[in-house]
Amino acid sequence: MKKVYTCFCTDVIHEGHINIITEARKYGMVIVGVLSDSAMIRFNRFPTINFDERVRLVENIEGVSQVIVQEDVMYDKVIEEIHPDYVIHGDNWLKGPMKAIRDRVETCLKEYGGQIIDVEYTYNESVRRIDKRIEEKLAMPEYRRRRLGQLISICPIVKVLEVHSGLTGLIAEKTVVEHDGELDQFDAMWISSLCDSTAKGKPDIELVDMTSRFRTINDVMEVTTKPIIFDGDTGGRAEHFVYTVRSLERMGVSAVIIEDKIGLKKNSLFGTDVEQTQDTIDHFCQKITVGKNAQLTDDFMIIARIESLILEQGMDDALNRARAYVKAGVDGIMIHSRKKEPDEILTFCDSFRMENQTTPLVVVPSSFNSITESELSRHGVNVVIYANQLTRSAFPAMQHTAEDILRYHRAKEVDERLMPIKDIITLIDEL
Ligand code: SPV
Ligand code: MG
Repeated sequence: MKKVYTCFCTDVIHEGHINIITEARKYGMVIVGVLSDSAMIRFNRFPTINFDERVRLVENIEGVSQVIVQEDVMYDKVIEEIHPDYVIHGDNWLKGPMKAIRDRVETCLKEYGGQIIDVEYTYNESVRRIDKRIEEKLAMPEYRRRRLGQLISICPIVKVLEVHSGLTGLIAEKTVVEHDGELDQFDAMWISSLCDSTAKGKPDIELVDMTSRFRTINDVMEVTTKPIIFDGDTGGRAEHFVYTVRSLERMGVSAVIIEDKIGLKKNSLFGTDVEQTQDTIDHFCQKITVGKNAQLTDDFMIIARIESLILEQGMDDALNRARAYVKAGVDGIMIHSRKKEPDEILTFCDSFRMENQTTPLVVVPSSFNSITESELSRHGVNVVIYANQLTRSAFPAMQHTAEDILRYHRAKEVDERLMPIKDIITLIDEL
């Protein structure tokens, strides 16, 4: 009997999947691969049920002869192992980033005469509603909040993009890219104090108050499902920080990062060019402790950001502080640097990892931007934050447009580099 293979990366079986199985059965025995969690988050969205439950869902479909695990987005390994005569899939993989998967399957099957069967993709009102429900579940505070911790345990490195509005949130949520035969997307979002302030035309000195910053979070949350890390600046007074923790936790934010500075905070990328004061270890540890005592769930994370390298206090000071903050109960350490080269960051990470293998490490490679995610991961980094790149790309583009309209006394000259009107009015899906 011929073998027909299909791969499911779904939390719910709907008529589209049943249609694929029905078609597949016409060609032979049906083997279904269930995509692993780590592959699913690169390709699709975070699963709302665990892997074993997903396997059980598929096992219960009539007509499925065998269920196997598919570890990677690409089918290469599975095809090599089971040599299916056919691979069947919805025809939605004929375009967009998924086409890379189809192309690769075609190449693998060609080697021994296997064939692809494209069946018409089912996307009707009932499937759309099911899809929407899963999305809404992922956006609920209790699901979203714990997802950062889950991602840290699944991914070699969690990739976080700065967002400061609903629109930038949508970019972080929806951008999927195929490169070198791999699909990739961001895992989480960073609400940067620098970019949140800049979007409001204000300096990054803790001037934008928490109410306003929470509104930014809400704008982002309304249109996204991915987890959020909030830049909490210094955390302010301990008496205020407890309220911040409670509010963030209630909203479904996964983590707050607070930096060990005190007094008037300036952006770290100024370094020692401006006056900035580092907090004492004891005082900052007290803030961590009151924050940890204030939270009500186990999921919420308070991450301590060490400014010793920024303020040129040396590696020993940075490592001492890391030890103390971990002892005070933080859930992660962020180490920052404004050096062009990543050397001091890597020295810190290596030394920290020699004595601590479990506390998550976070870095923000704005200055030392030549380092790749896999290099950071090899040095024990768990989370990489691209902290300001969306803002920095949008600003010059908008300024250039404004200047050219003034220059030419009309908008014709700028039009070619703009998004077509038809695209902007259909950019946002209606409910
Ligand atoms: C931010 O994005 O606001 C940060 C990171 O705090 S940095 O600007 O590099 O200090
Ligand atoms: Mg900041």
